Amino acid sequence: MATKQSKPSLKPRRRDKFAFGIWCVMNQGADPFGVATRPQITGLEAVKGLGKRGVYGFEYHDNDLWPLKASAAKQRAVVKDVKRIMRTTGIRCTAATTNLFTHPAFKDGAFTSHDPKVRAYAVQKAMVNIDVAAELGARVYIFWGGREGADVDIAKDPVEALKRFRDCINFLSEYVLEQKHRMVFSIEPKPNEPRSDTYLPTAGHALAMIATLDHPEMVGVNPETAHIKMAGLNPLHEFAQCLEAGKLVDIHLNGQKPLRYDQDMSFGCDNPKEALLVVKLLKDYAYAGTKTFDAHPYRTEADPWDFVERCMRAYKAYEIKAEQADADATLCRMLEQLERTGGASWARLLGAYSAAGAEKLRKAKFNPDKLAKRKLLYEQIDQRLTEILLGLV
Ligand code: GCO
Ligand code: MN
Repeated sequence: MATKQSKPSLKPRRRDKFAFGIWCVMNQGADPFGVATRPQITGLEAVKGLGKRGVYGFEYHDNDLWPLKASAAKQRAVVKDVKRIMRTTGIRCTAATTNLFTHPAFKDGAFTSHDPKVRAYAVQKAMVNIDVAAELGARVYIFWGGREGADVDIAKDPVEALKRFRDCINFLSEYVLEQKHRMVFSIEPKPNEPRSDTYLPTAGHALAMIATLDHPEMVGVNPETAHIKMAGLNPLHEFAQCLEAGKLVDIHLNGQKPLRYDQDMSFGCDNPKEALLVVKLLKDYAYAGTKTFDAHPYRTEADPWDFVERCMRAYKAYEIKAEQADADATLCRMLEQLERTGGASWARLLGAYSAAGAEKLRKAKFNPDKLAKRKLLYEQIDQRLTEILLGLV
């Protein structure tokens, strides 16, 4: 019997491990030039709305769920409600973070503020929410630099600022270990906005900082597509470097035109090839964390739900295209040809240093003109991928 080929499904499954920051669906569309265009959704409604749409997980800031000055009793009541929604919809709390940027107390930074009292308040605020996050089952706790930066460089010593940031992360690491929470930290780099310059602007900066911490083993990175492109860098390369370092603990996916203000558009809306390659990287290297969308619906949307569906559909669509690229015989043949050079013994020699190997290499005769003659199929490869993406093959 002939089997009908079924159309691949773009419906999200729990096993896709899609998550959203609840602040994304709570976003009302206000920008520096205009007021809100959508009604306010509470944190609880956001968790519920995501859960009902089959989303695997949510991330939250403390003050997305309870107001800054909420009493302990109010906070407990909210946490109880969140847990009830998690039970009834099946959604998980996959990551949490602290709002250290909205209140004017943090106008000159939190962990990097000049004022030790502000730094202490910021660490206390993180400690309180870390306990809640652990209770909700979050395995990742994010530190996004928010206002950790400077506008007037002569007025803030960047060396001192980095030391202050390190002290706070070290303090909180010890706290998590002492509480026996099963949780890792994640630094989220961003080059600027809302400050003119943010400390730890890229994944590389974050990785370098992590290596200097007291507990580097419990700190990773969550790179964000938009933040990377604001710095004019390549999301594929930034994600890959975190992954290769064993430090990719979470990811923030969205869309962004390079070198502009933080646009936070939906994932994959801006550069399909780039989105495909990010999705392919995560698939090829079996990235096991959540795929979190940190973006906003367009200001013209009346509610956030089409945006939510769209982000997940987009990811699935790129996944299908990545699979098609993997299975495309023409593309595979050309890619293999790039690797087929007959130089396997040199690859082995370079893979592990030995004195004999170094001696052999020193004496070897290479013909650079001959090496330069090799035909590389990059135009053809790139065009083939374009045609796969456009559905022409
Ligand atoms: C931004 C950031 C934030 C963070 C969030 C959790 O540029 O606004 O991406 O949305 O991701 O504070 O870390
Ligand atoms: Mn983010």
